[in-house]
Amino acid sequence: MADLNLQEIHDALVSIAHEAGRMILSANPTDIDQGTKLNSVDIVTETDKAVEDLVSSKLRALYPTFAFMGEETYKPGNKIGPEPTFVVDPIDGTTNFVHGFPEACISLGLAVDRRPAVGVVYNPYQDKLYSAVRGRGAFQTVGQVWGLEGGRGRVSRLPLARNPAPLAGLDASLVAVEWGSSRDDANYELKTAVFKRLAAAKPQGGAMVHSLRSLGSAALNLCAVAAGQVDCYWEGGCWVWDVCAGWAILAEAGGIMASGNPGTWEPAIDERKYLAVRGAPSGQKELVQEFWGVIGEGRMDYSS
Ligand code: LIP
Repeated sequence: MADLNLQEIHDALVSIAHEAGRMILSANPTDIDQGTKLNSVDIVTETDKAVEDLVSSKLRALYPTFAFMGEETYKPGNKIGPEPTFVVDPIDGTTNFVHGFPEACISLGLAVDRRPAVGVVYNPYQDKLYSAVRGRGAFQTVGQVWGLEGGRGRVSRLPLARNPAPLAGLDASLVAVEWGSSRDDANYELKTAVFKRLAAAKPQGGAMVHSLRSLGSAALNLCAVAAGQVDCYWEGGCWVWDVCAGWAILAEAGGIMASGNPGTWEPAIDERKYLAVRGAPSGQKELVQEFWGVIGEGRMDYSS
């Protein structure tokens, strides 16, 4: 990795993200050629495919020796290796995109040695870019394409709070979760039972979190945790392209990523079960332990 210019790669990804953002905005959400993969809520559109084509052709021209893994061209069995690999979700939050709900993004990551090294997540509806290079901090840039601040955009370091508060447990936390696209299996039963336990009052055996949120995009959930706007995010079933870029941003903002199943503090990049916790002067590991306690004996399984 020593000879990789991660900052230059980051800059190229930002410029591609802006171009992809223009494509996403120019697609008419009411006129989207919509198909499904797994079932009626696992949606893919022609725009997802067109954006991935654009991104992969640009990246292959710039970095022909790097590997590429994208949501729309993934084939079952494809594995991410140690070599530098671009990990791309052309539209994360496709359901939001087809409904015109303005929480969708392009998620562009670079993994090296199967660890996130660069992350660029861009929501074109809000002209909001989250980005990070390993070892150089994480940033939010608002309004660069719209021309704010002399064309540079309003840049803020992440987390947004200068002095993030300590984490004080689940009953003081805003928690992001996602429903996922499988709605008929043991994973769904476990997730919904955990949602209920997270929300329930203490006398009912619950954790009584402040509330639950679902942005509908793993990348944007991770960026909200990185920004410190959400305290933690739990999901099972999402894929490496949903998390690689957001994870790079989370880590540079002082957040941690544990497994979504109890017991593993350092999940694999493609483990598909994650628990992200925001940066804080104390309480990160305690929050993970408390969350794992709410999960109890159940385990999510995405091996098949
Ligand atoms: C989505 C994720 C979301 C998850 C959905 C889906 P897509 O990605 O970001 O968190 O719950 O099942 O995987 O399909 O919009 O790229």
